[in-house]
Amino acid sequence: MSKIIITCAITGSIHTPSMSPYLPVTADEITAQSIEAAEAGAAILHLHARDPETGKPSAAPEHFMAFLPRIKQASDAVLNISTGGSAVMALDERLAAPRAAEPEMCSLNMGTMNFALYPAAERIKDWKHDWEKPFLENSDDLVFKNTPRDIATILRDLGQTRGARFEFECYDVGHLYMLRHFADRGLVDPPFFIQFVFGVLGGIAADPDNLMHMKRAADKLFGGDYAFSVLAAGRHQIPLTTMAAAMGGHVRVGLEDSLMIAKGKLARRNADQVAKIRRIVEEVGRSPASPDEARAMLGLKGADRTAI
Ligand code: KMH
Ligand code: ZN
Repeated sequence: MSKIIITCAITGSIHTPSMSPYLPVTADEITAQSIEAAEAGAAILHLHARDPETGKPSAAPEHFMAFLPRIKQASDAVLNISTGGSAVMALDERLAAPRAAEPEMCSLNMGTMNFALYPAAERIKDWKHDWEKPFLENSDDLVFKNTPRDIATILRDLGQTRGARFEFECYDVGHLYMLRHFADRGLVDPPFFIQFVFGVLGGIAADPDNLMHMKRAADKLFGGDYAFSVLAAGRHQIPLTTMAAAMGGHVRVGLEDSLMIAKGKLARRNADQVAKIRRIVEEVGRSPASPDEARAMLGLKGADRTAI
């Protein structure tokens, strides 16, 4: 089977500092954990930023630029910047850093949805920062806005104008049809790199039947024009990515999506999750793609054509 692309999502905007002392927050922590993850076998690094003082998700270009050049200088991994930011951010805020950095790859969320984080709040006893509890609890009335107009803006601003290609985040079958719609409009070119996202409360649940369902729908809609990757939240991360690897797909791990390395055990580093999934995928006969192999498979523009 083809080489397998391992993506590592270093810090994200879902988890908060009180959930794990190992969640990268500062530019130093994000830089160090990104380099380690690439050395462990991640070909793509999916990156969000945080306020270094409070750990709060940040869209500020200066927070991204405090680590992007350092990672680029120390690793040839593909830098994939989030356009999702955090569901509480307006679109222009979410796009400020990717517009400035002009990365090879960005995430692109294929539909407006609920993004319910509040169940996590019940499990936290001591809060490090006063923003965390309301951030999580207010997600019961939070809409993660990704209208067709928002999607078209991102495709034009970052894709057509700045040469980025996309990790299309599909949280349900309907999002696959939305991607098909944009392909029919000529706003996206194959090969499509589709991230099947499982286990977010508001998207499709993480179970093998749903992975087969997403795969069947994607096969019908995109035929040979796509490659799928799988990310699954929390305890579902390793089982679903293992299944994806056995199916010929690609995988995404990282503390953005799960804080654990095993049942009841916090991951101390992103690289530990990368090393774990790498051992598993090699056992099922796959070998990790290098960053340049990932670039060739996905048609990326090259690290020398970014503004990082
Ligand atoms: N946090 C993941 C479930 C993005 O950054 O644009 C999806 C994600 C979205 O990574
Ligand atoms: Zn993300």
